[in-house]
Amino acid sequence: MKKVISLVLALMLVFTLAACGTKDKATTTSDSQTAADKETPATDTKSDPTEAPAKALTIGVVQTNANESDWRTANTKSFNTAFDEAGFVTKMVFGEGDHAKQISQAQQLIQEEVDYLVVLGLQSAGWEDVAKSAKEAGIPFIMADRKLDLTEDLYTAMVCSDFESEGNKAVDWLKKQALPENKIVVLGGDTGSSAQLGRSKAIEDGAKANGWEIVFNQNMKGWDETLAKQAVADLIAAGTKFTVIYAENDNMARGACDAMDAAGITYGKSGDVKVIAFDANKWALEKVLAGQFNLDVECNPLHGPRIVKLINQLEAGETVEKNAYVDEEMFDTATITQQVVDARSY
Ligand code: GZL
Repeated sequence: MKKVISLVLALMLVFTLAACGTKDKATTTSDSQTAADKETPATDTKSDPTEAPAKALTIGVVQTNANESDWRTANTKSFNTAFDEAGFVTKMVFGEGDHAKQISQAQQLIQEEVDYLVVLGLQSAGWEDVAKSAKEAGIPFIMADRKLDLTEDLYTAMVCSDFESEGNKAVDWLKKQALPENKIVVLGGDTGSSAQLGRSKAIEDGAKANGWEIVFNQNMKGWDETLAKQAVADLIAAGTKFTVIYAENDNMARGACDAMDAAGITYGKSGDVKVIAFDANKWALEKVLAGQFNLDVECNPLHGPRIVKLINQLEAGETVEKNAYVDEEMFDTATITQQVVDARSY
């Protein structure tokens, strides 16, 4: 009898140990779940009913300069506000006029494994290696504001302005003014940025096609208002005659007007010199309304919500538009109203 009891006890011990071993294997198997499996939570009755919140997306933003222009200030604010509202973590870096610095900043963000890389290039050229690094790291590369010289296989999407089209709007407007003579001062933006390249190409081609004279054509480092003011003051001091200011952003147009004020030169709606500006900041549209700027071509900086929508579409696995150009208009002192100015958000 004792032998029978010992045998039964031994068998019970063996089965108990076997059951423990099976459980351990089950745990090991669960540890080696595939990613897909992990998405379907285990039906373990002991699991915490409050799911851990999904990890917030981290967005790397390679911005040009912090205080480049009022446009840039509005642009940076648009990203920060929209990304905060979307629950994204923003890692924004500023090249501060240094293209090589932007490149190394972008590579650093890739090393930090951001979920998305949004690039606003100081220069259009020289982004291939960054784009290739991002692709190898599986990080979507999004161009914002300024199109970069990249083949379509090297970026995920683009949300930019068409700067040559902006410039062509100004050329068409100037043609319609039918001025007795067009002696044009071109105050260009940062050399090599797509904004400067596009706007300058438009006026240079337009002058050639219409027989207009460009009496000055220089790019102001950093789109700087003071540099623009000094350039126009020097032209006036040298006795250079001009009838049009073509300033590639509002800040430089204001600098040119300050120089003309100092020299007693009239400009704007009833002045001797016509003033063309780009960006359409609200304060600049007040100047259009007041007849100080003749024309302001919009360049919309509110890219934040556009990029949030794009990222959410990509996260949802949706197909997105590869090359999206921002719709933009222009404002003429002959037609603008206070209502139009009041409705502007930047
Ligand atoms: C245009 C943007 C330009 C603005 C300037 O999209 O890149 O840079 O026109 C800004 O005001 O500094």
